[in-house]
Amino acid sequence: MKLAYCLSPRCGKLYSYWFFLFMDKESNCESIEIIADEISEQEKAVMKTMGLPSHFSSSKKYDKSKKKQQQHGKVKKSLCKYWHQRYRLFSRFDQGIKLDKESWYSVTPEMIALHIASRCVKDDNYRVIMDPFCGVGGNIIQFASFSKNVFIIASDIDPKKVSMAKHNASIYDVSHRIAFMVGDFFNIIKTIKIHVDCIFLSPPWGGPDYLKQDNYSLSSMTPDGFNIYNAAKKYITPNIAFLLPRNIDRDDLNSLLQPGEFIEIEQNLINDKPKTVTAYFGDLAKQDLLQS
Ligand code: MGP
Ligand code: SAH
Repeated sequence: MKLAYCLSPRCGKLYSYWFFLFMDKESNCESIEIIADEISEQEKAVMKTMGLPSHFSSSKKYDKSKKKQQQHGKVKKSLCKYWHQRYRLFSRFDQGIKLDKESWYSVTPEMIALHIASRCVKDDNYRVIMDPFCGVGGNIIQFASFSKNVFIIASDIDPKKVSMAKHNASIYDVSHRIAFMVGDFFNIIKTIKIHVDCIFLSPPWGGPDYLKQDNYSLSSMTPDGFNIYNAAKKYITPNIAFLLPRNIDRDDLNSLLQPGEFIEIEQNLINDKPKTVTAYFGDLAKQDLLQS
């Protein structure tokens, strides 16, 4: 008997996860040391957005030397790991990808974004996808790259991020298939008059501290995750892909369902390590295995 992918209120707490595993070239990234002379002007500019000095070294020497730490002042060591993972975030990083500080820790890694795109774009039929928390474009680039028959409505409350998303999409040659807008999610969704096939939700989780909670509640998000889900379903479509923290409270997800509705909860791993969870609703949830 196959395991069901779906969860409904009537099934009680029957969960199953669909794992996928990626290998990438940065599995040993902890050992990378950035040497000042090897850092280009572009890299220096990007590191500045992270609060890192351009002479930053990621070696253990950096951790041990208190003197150096004092010199570095407000450097946030925790952000260094995102720099190491830059090609995981954008494989074309070196072609001039732009990010701001929040985006360094929020952008969806390219392989996960590509996978989510494959789940949202099911066939060659023309498809409209909305990403109202587009950030600097990690997901919209993969949606647009996945099929020429996809059109994307992308928006974000932060005009600077929308501008960076447009720039980044042009590096991947897909900006012509994306309509960019600036605005608050709850306002934007009320202005959309065309049919949208599915909506992708990746709101802020409150920064890297989201992991301090054992079970991250949907209501810990700002805006509140319950309100985001309900508004997306009411104004746009019930076909929702919701990108969530890996410690998301499963009972919160369960509580979103009405009788007869299903959810598929997918854990997204890179190099065996859970990174994110994606919850699929409506016709994005795989229901075929539930009957077997
Ligand atoms: P992480 O836990 O900050 O990084 O985020 P990592 O590398 O797993 O940390 P480690 O020290 O445990 O190894 C993991 C992924 O979650 C990021 O790459 C982002 O894709 C996503 N993510 C993280 N945050 C804080 C957010 C957020 O606020 N919003 C969204 N949409 N995604 C986020
Ligand atoms: N998926 C994106 C990252 C999204 S991070 C990527 O891969 O690049 C979450 C984004 O939500 C941030 O860019 C933030 O500016 C935006 N945001 C926060 N509150 C919002 C709101 N009320 N309406 C729309 N966007 C909002």
